Amino acid sequence: MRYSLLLLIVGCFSCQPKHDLPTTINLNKNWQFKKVSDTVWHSATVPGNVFSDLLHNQLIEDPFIGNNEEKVQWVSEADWEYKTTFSLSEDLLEKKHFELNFDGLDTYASVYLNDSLILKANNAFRKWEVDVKPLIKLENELRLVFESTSKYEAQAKEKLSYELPEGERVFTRKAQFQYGWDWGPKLNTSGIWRPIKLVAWNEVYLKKENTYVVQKQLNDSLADLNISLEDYPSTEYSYEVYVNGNLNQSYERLPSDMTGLVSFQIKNPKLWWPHNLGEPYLYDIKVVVKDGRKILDSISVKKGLRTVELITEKDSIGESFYFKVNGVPVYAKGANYIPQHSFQNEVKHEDYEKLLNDVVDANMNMLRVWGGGIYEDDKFYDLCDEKGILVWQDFMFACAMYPGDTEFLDNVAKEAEQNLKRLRSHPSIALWCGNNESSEGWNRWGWQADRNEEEKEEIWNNYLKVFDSILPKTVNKFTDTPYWQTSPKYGRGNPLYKSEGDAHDWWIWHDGYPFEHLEENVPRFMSEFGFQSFPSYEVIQFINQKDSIDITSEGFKNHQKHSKGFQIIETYMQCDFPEPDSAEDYVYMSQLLQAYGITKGIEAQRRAKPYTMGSLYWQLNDCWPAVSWSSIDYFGNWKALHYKAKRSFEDVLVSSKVENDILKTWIVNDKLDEITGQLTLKLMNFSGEIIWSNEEQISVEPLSSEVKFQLDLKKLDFNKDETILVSTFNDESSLFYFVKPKDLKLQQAEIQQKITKTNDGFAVELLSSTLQKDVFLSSGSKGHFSDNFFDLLPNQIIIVQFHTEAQTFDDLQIKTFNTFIR
Ligand code: BMA
Repeated sequence: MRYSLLLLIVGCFSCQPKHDLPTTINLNKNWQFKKVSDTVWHSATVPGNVFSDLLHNQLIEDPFIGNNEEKVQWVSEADWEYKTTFSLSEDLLEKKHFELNFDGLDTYASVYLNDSLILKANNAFRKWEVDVKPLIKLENELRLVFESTSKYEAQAKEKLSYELPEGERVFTRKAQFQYGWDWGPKLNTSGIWRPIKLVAWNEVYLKKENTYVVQKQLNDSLADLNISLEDYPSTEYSYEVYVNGNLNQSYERLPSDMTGLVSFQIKNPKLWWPHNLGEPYLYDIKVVVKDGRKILDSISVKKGLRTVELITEKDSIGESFYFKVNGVPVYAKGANYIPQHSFQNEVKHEDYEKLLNDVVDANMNMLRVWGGGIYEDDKFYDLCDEKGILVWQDFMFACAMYPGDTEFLDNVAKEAEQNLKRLRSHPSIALWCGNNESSEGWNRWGWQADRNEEEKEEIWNNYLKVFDSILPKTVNKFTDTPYWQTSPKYGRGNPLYKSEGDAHDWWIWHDGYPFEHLEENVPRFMSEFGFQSFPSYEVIQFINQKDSIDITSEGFKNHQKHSKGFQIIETYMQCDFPEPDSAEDYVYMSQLLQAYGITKGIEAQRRAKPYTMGSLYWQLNDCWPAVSWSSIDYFGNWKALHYKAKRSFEDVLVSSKVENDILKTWIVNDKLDEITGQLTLKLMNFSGEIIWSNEEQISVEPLSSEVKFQLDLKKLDFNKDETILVSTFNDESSLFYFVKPKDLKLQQAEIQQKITKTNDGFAVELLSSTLQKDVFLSSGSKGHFSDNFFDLLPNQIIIVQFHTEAQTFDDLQIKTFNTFIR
């Protein structure tokens, strides 16, 4: 009797399920699409967009080739329909809750489940969650109709008695660059651009964005933390917290004063640092919700423990602008990031990985995610967290004034809340910034002309509602990250440009000022300055679909989106560089020109530390094959700028400049430690003879920039156009020229080369009897040179690695700037 009772008890216990977890089904299969007015359906990819689908079905030509962009404009004017079917099991249907999650719909979409309208979406930056329990069945059909944005934009425009700068795009909450930009095509997409999921659960479903690790206190000995579980303020369940896989804390029931908050601590915490200052350490934190022994749900988050502050304090010059991470002032080095493709679905995990590795390789520690693109995919921020790259995150508003009606404002408020909640756990995010250049545009680009006072007041008040009220309040409510209203704080021309806030220097390029202007006009934080160049031969060949390098075809010209772009490059080239004859050489020279100007700026801004505390150039990457400001082209090839920026962004930089015949050499130290060592300076002619040299033992303070050597050049007799300064401090060395590139009297000599096979490509050994400037290696095989566009000192061997999958390498091309000196 007793025995059978025991069996009964054991039997009951084991038949009780151990968990009751939510089930998630990705609805990424069986999709079809068609133009609403057509009858034939074609296969579609989800997530995706209509251009990609048309292209994959060979219904349009590739818009990235030649002039095809023009031919596909009809696509954005049409309405498109997508549908799929999915079946569920009887068991699953028993679940208490069913929710359809749409992570991103682009943009005006009507969504039908089993022919019932369940959603009307109007913001590509929002996600949508719909309770579908009443409609869900064993066999289901999901159908979405996307209407062209122009219809909605025309309606919104009708309601206003004035025009808002700049264009119809301001009425639609989607990536603004898709309406055409000065580096990007007009390809206004539509479709399901982020995943759709069906989630079914009974009791608990933990959403990532609602599971937030709050840092109550952080010091060397203790991290006092709360996990805020916004979905489940209930005290009914028990909770367990695991840190790096080890149980850290458990609660049978949450105490009543901890409703929705699970508190835990980490002793002697490891902090998260930008990669150049320490390890970007991430904790793996997991929370498990249970009912008795039954697991209801669990969720893991990566958490980097760090503090971040934006320091804007009045000082003797004006107002500072810099970031402190874990209490340490960080000099920000990096670039502005734009979407990697006009069609977001084409950006793969490997693309993020590669580009962000290129960022770290170039010694950058910050990217600015620019406001005319997208709030990036989670992958982007995950990788920035892992790699220790700080992110300046704009809200997605750029170069325009936006409407202020209640519907628009509500839409923006929800967009902000959702994106802040999605992204707030990322330690890499150091700043949320309201917009790109909207305030500058309003104040300095003539947008106020021909408007009456009332109109101006209304437009500006609407600006303030979004950027001075909704966005900062939402940032403060949901995150511990600083907010900045607009980038730049003041436009150029405003006397405060140099003394307060961040700045965009478009005197260079847009206003045609010489590059030297950058050296005299360092602001507190340079958040944009840039110059265009031509992309790699590979990109040009792709645009023209031919092997020869043609930069005059109509198709190619369509890939220069700045109306005066070619002319500006030409004018600057004439000023500093010799002008080459062939198209190939012109491409090379344009890249040298860009690198020359931008690194001049970077070094001036770094020398000016701590007055200046950031240098972000415009722009890192491209969204299509183009002539643009990027340092990495559409196919991922590094332009001269990326190689040279890498040198100018070294943590320890030796940088020289001549001021009134005095040669000054600075050491910039971005490291947390003092450095001592030998500073060696040599004046060398192009054959390698030393004209003068000096050696000194010096020490350099942490986080500093200081002139460590000065020399009155009047006291030395040498030809400036035939001499180079070689400066070396410990492992760091730099070369300095006394005249413009075009005035150098470089000599002609052969470059000897030796190529040997390595594990992942080839090693190229180079040697020359004279100084060879800007040596450029290229090959028809896909690959990456570990260094390029470098100067080869006379009689010194350089070994460059060519990383490639190619098994043979017999087409090495070498260009050197020397051959352009006539
Ligand atoms: C900056 C950016 C972009 C633009 C770039 C080059 O101001 O914010 O709007 O593409 O200049 O003109």
